[in-house]
Amino acid sequence: MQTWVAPGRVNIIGEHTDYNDGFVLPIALPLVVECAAAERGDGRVRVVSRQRPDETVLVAVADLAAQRDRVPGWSRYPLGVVAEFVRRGHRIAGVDLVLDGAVPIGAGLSSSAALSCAVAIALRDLFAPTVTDRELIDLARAAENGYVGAPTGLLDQSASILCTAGHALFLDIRRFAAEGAGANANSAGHEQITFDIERFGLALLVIDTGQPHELVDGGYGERRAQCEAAAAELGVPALRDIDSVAAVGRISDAVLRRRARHVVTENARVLTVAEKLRSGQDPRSIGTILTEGHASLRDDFEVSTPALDAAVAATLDAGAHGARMVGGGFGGSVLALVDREHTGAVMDAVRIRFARSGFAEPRTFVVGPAAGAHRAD
Ligand code: GAF
Repeated sequence: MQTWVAPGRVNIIGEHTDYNDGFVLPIALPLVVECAAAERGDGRVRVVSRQRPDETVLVAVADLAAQRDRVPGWSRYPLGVVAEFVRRGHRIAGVDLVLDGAVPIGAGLSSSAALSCAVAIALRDLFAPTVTDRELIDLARAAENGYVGAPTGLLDQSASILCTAGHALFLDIRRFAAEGAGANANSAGHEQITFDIERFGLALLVIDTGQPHELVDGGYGERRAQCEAAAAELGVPALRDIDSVAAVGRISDAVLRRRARHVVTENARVLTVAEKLRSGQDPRSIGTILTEGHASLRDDFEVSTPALDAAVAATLDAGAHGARMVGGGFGGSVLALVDREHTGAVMDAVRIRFARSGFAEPRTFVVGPAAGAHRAD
C-alpha cells in the first residue's frame, strides 16, 4: 500500500465568506489525515479507520449511491469521494482504504476536508492521474455536499489541497470558482503569501474547546440561507458584491442585517490582513483585526459559544495580540496570535479560565503554516 496525507486547516481570517463569493486566508495545519490505499480487483471498496477499529465497511463500487443511507456516517466521507470519481466518469476497479486521522474531529479544523482530500489524492494517483488539483477540490467538495450532506463552501478543500509550508493562502473565491478546472498555480484567484511568524518571534496557538461542531446540523445551513436572503433583498448575486456597511442598512430584517454586516466587514478584514502580510509587516499588526473578527462572529453572525468567548478572553487577558474563533462555529476552536515566549503562559491562562468556568479541559496546539496534501512515501 502507498500512503497519502492531507492536512486540516485554520483560517487566519475570512469566516463564512466562502459561500458568499468572498475572500479567505487559511493556512494548512501540521495535523493530517493519512490514507493508505491500494487497488483491488473485485469491484468493491473496503474502508477501515484506525479511529474505528471495530468497523470495516465493504461496499461494491456499483452500489455506492444505493448504500449511502446504510453505511456508517464517518465512512460517507471516503465513500462519497469514490462515488464522486465514478459519477465523473472515472473507472475505479475497487480499492482498499486505510485511514488514520490526527486532525481533531469537530474542532473546526477541517478534519472532514482533510479526510476527503487524502482519499481524493490517493484515488487520483491510483486511478485518474489526469485530474488536476483544481478538479480535486471541486470533487472533494461535491462529495461532502452530496454524499455526506454537508453544505460547505470551497474553503476547506482548497486549503487542504493548495496550501504550502510557510505561506497563507489568499483565495478570491469568486475568481477561483470562475477559473474552474483549468486554473493553474499562477491564476488570479489564489495567491501564496509568505507568513513567517517565527521570524517575528510569534506563535499561533489553537485551542480546541472540545465542544464539537457539526456542519450537517441546521445552524450552518441556516446562516447560508440568511446570507442568500440578504443578498437577494439587496439585489446582488452574493454579499461579496456589497462593500459598504452603509448599504447593509437597506435590509429590512434586523437578523439578516447583522448576518450581512458580518460578511461585509469580514471580507474587508481579509483584504486588510492579506495586504499587511503581503507587504511584510510585523504580523502583530493583524492581531486586533482577528479580535474584531471574533466580535463580528459572536455578535453579528451569532455562531460563537460561551467556551469560545472564554478562550478568546483568556488569551487576550494573558497578552495575546489577537484571538478569534475559527471555522463554522457553534463549538470548535480558537486561534490566538501570541509572542513565542508567552505561549506556555497563555495556554495556562486558558486552562485556568476553563476550569473556573466549569468547561472541560481544552486541548492546545502550537501550529504554523504547513504543506498541503501530498503522497507521503
Ligand atoms: C466550514 C465550511 F466547511 C467552510 O466552507 C466555511 O464556510 C467555514 O465553515 C466557515 O468559514 O468549515
